Amino acid sequence: MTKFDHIDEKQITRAIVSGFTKEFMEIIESDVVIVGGGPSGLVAAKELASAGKNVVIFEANNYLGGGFWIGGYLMNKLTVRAPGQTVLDEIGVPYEEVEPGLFMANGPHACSKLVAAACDAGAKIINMTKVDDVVMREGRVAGVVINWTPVGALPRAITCVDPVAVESKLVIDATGHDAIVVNCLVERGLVDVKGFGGMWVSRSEDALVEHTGEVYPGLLATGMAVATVHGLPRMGPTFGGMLISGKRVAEQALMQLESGMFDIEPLVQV
Ligand code: 48H
Repeated sequence: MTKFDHIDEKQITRAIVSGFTKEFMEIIESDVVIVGGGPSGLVAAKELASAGKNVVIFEANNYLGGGFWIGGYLMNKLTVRAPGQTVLDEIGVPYEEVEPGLFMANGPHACSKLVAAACDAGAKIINMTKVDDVVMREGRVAGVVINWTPVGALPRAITCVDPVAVESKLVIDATGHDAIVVNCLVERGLVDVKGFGGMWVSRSEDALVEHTGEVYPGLLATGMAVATVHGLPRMGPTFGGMLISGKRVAEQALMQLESGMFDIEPLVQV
């Protein structure tokens, strides 16, 4: 018969509270905050963490993966157009070539492998946490303002729960269609957003990858948020653009992080 070790309630509670606190202390100041744990955010997190950067994903949901669990129309077959399958190869997702240049994988298999790849690379994940504003410093985005997701669902009379903020050298908006972080700057008249265009698969993904990158000093966008910001056509239920956009934003973030621009210590203000 299996016999479990004797561990009581207080030890379990202590483990959770101290483990969470220790990890949270490490992400209060990071290299890169990624907002949203869909396919583009997860690829970006995996790439940046593999390059040795201190990366945290804030995800509003309990689960990561965004739209990557389901292909389209509630059917869990994901499609990618070449060269998107190269990212599936890297993380060990099996797929079939349906016709030349069009590949199909199982959503749950691909999504769970991608989540695991980001975690294995060392990205920190804080879920059930919603980003609802940015930290601004000297004309740059310098972090994000966060609150527990359930706070937003509290009755109106008890919603005065202030958020907290974390600082980072760079923030990546990977929140999908709504481009939530970029919209924090739109509300202040700092950035213009066009809204994504109608579906046109063959035009969408090249344009998305091309436009992936900086939106404002300190803020980059990846994935569907890029289509929203730049008014690019949507691509519907095909994900190669999300995966390659995640790679591209990571390359651009790495270039900034390694350019020396963050080496100067900020002036101490008295
Ligand atoms: C924390 C947040 C917040 C917030 C949202 O939608 P996603 O899957 O995003 P992408 O861009 O990686 O992938 C888009 C793809 O799934 C898709 O929808 C496609 C290809 N559509 C094409 C078309 O034509 O429609 O994931 C975004 C993630 C989700 O997990 C959200 O819960 C999360 O971001 N999120 N996390 N704070 N304020 N807002």
